[in-house]
Amino acid sequence: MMRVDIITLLPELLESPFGASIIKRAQDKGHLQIYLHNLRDFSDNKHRNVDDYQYGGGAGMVIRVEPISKAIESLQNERAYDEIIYMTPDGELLEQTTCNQLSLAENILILCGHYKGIDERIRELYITKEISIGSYVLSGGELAASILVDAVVRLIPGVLNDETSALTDSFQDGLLAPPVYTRPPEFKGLKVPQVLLSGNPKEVDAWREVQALQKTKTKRPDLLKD
Ligand code: 6GU
Repeated sequence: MMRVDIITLLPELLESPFGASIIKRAQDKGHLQIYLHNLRDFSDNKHRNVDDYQYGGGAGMVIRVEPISKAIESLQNERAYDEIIYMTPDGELLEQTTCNQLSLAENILILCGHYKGIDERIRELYITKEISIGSYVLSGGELAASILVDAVVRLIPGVLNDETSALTDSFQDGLLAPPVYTRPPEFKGLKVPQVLLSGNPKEVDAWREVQALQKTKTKRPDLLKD
C-alpha cells in the first residue's frame, strides 16, 4: 500500500482527478491512500494567511516558512517519507524512469507551491526531490502533482487490470508506442495493416517494433540519442 500526502492551498483542485478512473480504483482496491492537507490549516494567524512580500522587493507573494514547516513536521512525526517532493517549474523534468522509481516507494509527501514560490529555506531543510512536468509555467503545483501521481500510481503492481499493459506503454522501453487499431478492418478507405490481421504473433511483434522505432525517429529523435 502506497501512501501519498499532499500539502496544498487548493485541495479542491485535486479532488476530482483523484476521484475517477485508475487512481480511484487503486484506492478502492487498497493499493493507495491519498491524503490532502490544506496549508491554511497550519497558518500561524487568525486570517489563515500563509504568504508575505518578498525580501528585496519585486512583484508576487512568497509562501512563508512557518506554515510549511509546521505541516511537514506534523506529518513527519507520524511516519518517515521516502521522498519529500516539491512541484516547481525549476525542478528536474519528470521522466518515466523517475515514475518507475517512485512507484516502489511506501510514503511520498508532495508540496505544491503557489504565487512566486516558497521561501528557499524550505527547499534546503526538507525537500529531497524537485519535479517539473515541462518547460512552461502553471499557476500552481496542483495540476502537476495530479499528473505525477497518475503516472506513478498506474505503475504500482496490481493497479492495472492487464498487468503487462504498463510494460508496453510509450517510454517504458525508451520508444514511443506503435499504432493500434480495432474494428472495422476498413474505414473511409483506410485499411488496418494486413500483418495485424495475419494471426502471426511473431510478424506482429516485428511490425510493432519497426513502427515504434520509425515513430520515435520522426516524432522524438531525442529519445534515441543514447
Ligand atoms: Cl511542477 N509547477 C508549476 N507551477 N509550473 C510548472 C510545473 C510545476 N511544471 C511545469 N510547469
